[in-house]
Amino acid sequence: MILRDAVRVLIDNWDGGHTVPSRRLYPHQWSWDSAFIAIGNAHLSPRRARTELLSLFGAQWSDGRVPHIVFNPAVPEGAYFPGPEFWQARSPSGAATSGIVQPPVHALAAWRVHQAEPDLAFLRRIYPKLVAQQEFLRTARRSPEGLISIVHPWESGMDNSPAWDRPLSAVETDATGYRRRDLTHVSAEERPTDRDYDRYTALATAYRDSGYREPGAFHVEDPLFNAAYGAAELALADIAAACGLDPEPHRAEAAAITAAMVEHLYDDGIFQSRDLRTGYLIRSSSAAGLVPLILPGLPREIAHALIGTGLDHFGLKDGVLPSFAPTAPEFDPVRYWRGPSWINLTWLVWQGLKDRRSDLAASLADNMINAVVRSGFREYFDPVTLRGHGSRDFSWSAALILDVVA
Ligand code: 9YW
Repeated sequence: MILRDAVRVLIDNWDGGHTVPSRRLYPHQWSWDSAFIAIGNAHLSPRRARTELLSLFGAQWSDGRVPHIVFNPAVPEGAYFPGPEFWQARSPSGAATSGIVQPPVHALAAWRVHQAEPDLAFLRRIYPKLVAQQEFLRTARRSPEGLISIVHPWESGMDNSPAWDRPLSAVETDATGYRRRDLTHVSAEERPTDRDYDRYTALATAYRDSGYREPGAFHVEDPLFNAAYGAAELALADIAAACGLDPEPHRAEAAAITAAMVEHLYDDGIFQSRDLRTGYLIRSSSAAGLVPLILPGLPREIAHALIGTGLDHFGLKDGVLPSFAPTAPEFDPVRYWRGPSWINLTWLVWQGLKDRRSDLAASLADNMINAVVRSGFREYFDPVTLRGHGSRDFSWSAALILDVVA
């Protein structure tokens, strides 16, 4: 029954060359959504999964960046804010895009799609694009400590995480006359505040006005983003080997980023973000800090400590992973990335537990399934009641459940 519904969501949200995250709330193509969707579609239609990834990389910029949104010209202007008229950016292929990026989970997705249905022609076509995506991050976003930075909360994928409250408080705004469209579809208490949006808009405007080059008032190293970058190098090693190329440079890069994360972002049982404006860690209870479990090269005692934190503060054994620890004062069970459980975040930690604690991985899998049986393929869930929130028929919730039950 849930499988049939998951397939229906993915079919209904397919737009010919890509899948929209949600018909009404997010009517264009989103970068990391497409990667998660491809992981699910690998079980349903590997051909569609390949098309999904190739269409996204069709809008890659010449500097290698993969924009976080590729706009569909057929969608009426004003259906989503901020739209193409705000970003004013085009890829060499002519697609209207945003100019920021999202966590690079795409190499992992490409490798999963190949594993589901081996296709060397696809791998050879996408490999140089995936390498260029990483190369952009190394060139434009690498700090002297060897970590990759993000310049906007939207780049973290976890827009209003309490981890961003402090760095965002330094952002000056001049609340200009924009109109939010998200509140037409989802109630205000489940979304970021207007104050957050003023800051998101100000940051994106400044980055745009620098030609999408200069980090502005928000400049941080995020553990989820860096873990995704490291996992991408490991997937690229597998892809390179399958293509008859040398995997070693990718393995070395994965080892280097893992070591840099351990040295600079790990603190007392969890990985934290670091604010490059101050040089200090931003101590918070964001579940992003558990995602480095996806790196197999993580020292055993650190993995062990992360699992301990997951059990003590995130209820790892009893439910779906909350995006922010319920034991922390900022926790809010319904407001977007400030507490609700998301299937993609839970899926990432599930990946990281499979080979370390199969018992905990199995209970996370059961609980992801319980959440969608109880509430459908919602965008996020109250981690305690499993009540659904945000948009309905959300693509990555459906796609990743297909992967969990496969
Ligand atoms: C927005 C599409 C995107 C996700 C992000 C999520 C949200 C867009 O939706 O951002 O308008 O708030 O935070 O991770 O890719 O699903």
